[in-house]
Amino acid sequence: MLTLIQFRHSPYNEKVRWALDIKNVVHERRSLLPGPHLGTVKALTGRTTTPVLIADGVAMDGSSRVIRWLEERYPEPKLLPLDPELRSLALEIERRFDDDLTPRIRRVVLDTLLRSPGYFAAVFGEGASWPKRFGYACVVPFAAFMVKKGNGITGPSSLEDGHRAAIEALDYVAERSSTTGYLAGDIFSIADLAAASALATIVRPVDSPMSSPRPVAAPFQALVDTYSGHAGARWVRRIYKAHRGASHDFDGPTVSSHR
Ligand SMILES: N[C@@H](CCC(=O)N[C@@H](CS)C(=O)NCC(=O)O)C(=O)O
Repeated sequence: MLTLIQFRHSPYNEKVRWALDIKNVVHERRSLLPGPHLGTVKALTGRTTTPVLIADGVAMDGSSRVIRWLEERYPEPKLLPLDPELRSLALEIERRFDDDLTPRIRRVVLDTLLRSPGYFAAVFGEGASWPKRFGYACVVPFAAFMVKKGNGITGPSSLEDGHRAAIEALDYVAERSSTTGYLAGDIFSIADLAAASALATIVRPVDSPMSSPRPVAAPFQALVDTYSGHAGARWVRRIYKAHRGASHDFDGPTVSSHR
């Protein structure tokens, strides 16, 4: 049995969940709260980032590495195009999101969520018991500086840069998909999966694992509204509708639990 150690709302975790779901891989999910996750994840990988996939007792992190491993073990449906040129284009797009655009966009998302500590706790603690969410909401204001430090939120210019990255990413997917509907060639690939997972943090497609718990806090709704009319946001919603095929509850094909 494979186990995915995840944060519920996260672009990199969503990437791996989506790959597992699309390949119909039987697995269980364990959701952790950011902050309290540190000890558990460090004991598994020696680092602190999620997602972590445990397979045959071996823990691996890094969403692209995990997806490459899944692609070898579970080749269908393919996430990497067969054509070598399209394959390297798809991988380059994945890298661009993973290494540049996603971490910059994440700053804006986290900073906005931190303005509503109760909502931050609701987003990351969805599925946890309410006492646990309540306790978490009480701690969030004190831990906010650590979240900011860990994610490069250093002041107004880092947030302006995050907004620039969001627009750059939305423009990019709108423009690249204008001919075929997809980012690398004319079929769904890792490029679409990585870009849509990253942009789902600001687009929040409904009926998906990345939709926002309700009621949505006003500052966060305002952020989502800023981008919702963009052609790139329409692309994200279309890709989710056509290719995500998982409900909001994160359960995936097997078991999900919050510990
Ligand atoms: N390059 C990594 C990035 C993963 C990452 O940044 N994960 C964040 C959640 S979006 C995380 O777990 N942060 C907590 C930490 O670094 O302690 C990947 O592709 O998996």
